[in-house]
Amino acid sequence: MKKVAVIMGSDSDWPVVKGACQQLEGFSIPYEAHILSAHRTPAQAAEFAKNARAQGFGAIICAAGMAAHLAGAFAGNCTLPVIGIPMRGGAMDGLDALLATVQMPSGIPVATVAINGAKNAAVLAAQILAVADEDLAAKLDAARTAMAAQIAEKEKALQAELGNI
Ligand code: RP5
Repeated sequence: MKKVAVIMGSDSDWPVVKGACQQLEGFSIPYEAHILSAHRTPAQAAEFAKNARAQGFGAIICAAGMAAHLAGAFAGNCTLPVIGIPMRGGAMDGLDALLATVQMPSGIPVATVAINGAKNAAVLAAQILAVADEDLAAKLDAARTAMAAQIAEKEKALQAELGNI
């Protein structure tokens, strides 16, 4: 199976980014997590992106806050799908990172999830890999079924509390 690269601009991102890794583990998807910065380690970040496909990665998740160029820098240096997680923080509490991540120039896309949306980044990476992986697709289907069952239970509990059942 292809691996997922989980890249964060700083160790301060890790408490949130860990959620993406946990979700990947939940689907038994192999991954690597690294701290690489578009600004502090630009050469190493570019090197990683350029070699990522040859290293067996199938998707890249990039988490960064403030002037969040990390996902864009990765997208500019490889043709693997790149998923950006804008990180909460800074003067605008993540809105700046959201805009920096999502507003890519034509031809170099970054699939951007919500501010701090680590879990969705991992689910989207899984969906990308599942295009060519039936076992993983079945796990995604099972997760959706389990999610629906949880909602049904919560609906039942709500109706019970309201005295309707
Ligand atoms: C970004 O700046 C990082 O991704 C992080 O979200 C933010 C703050 O980094 P630190 O100053 O905490 O290292 O590059």
